[in-house]
Amino acid sequence: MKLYTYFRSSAAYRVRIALNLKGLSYESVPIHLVKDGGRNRAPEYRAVNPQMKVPALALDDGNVLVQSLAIIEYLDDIHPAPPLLPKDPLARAKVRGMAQLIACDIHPLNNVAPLRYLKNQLKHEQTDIDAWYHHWVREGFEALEAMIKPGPYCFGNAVTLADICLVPQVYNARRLKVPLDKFPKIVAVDAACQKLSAFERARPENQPDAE
Ligand SMILES: N[C@@H](CCC(=O)N[C@@H](CS)C(=O)NCC(=O)O)C(=O)O
Repeated sequence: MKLYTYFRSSAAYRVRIALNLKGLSYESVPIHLVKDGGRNRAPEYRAVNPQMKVPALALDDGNVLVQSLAIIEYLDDIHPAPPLLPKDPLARAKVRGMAQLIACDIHPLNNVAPLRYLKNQLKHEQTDIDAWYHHWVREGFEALEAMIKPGPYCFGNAVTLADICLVPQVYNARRLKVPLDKFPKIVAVDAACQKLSAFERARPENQPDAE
C-alpha cells in the first residue's frame, strides 16, 4: 500500500496511527502542502485524489481510498484485529460521535485551505486567524472533555477511532499554542496514547518528510 501523506497533516496522522495499530506496512509518498503553493494541487496528485487533499491510500490492486475516517474504517473491516470500534452498536455510535466531533467539526475549520483563505482572500490579520483557530479547538475540546469515559483512553480501556482522531488534534493544538490546562482528561488520554509505539511511530517528527 502507498500512503499519500504530509508529516504535519492531522488527517494523514490518523491513518498512520491506524496502519501502525493494525501492524500493516506501507510506503509513504510525501505530498508537500506548502511548497510551490501546495504540491497537492499539481495535476499528478489531482489524478490520485480529485479533492487534492491528503491522505489518500493506494491499495495493492490499484484502488485509491480517500477521507481518513473512510480509510480507517476500511482497514478495520479488512483487518479486524485489534478492533478500532467497539462491537456494541450503542458504544460504536458513541465512539464515532467523539471521532466526528474532531474530524468533522473542529478540523475542517482549522485546516490549511480555510486558514489560507482567511489570510489571502479575506485579508485577515494573523492575530485574527490565530484567535479563530483557538476558538474552534477550545469549543470542540470543551464538549469532548465532557464526553470522555474514565480512561486511560477516550472510551475506556481500549484504543478506538476516537483516540486516533484526538492525538493529532492535540498535537496541532499544542503547535498553535492553544492552552490545554482546562482539558485534563484530553491531556491524560493523549499521554496514555503516546506510550504506545503505534502512536509514537506515527508522530510528525518521525516521518521521512519531517522538517
Ligand atoms: N476530511 C478529510 C480532511 C483531509 C484534509 O483536509 N487534509 C488536509 C491536511 S490535514 C489537506 O490536504 N489540505 C490541503 C488543502 O486543502 O489544500 C480527511 O479526514 O481525510
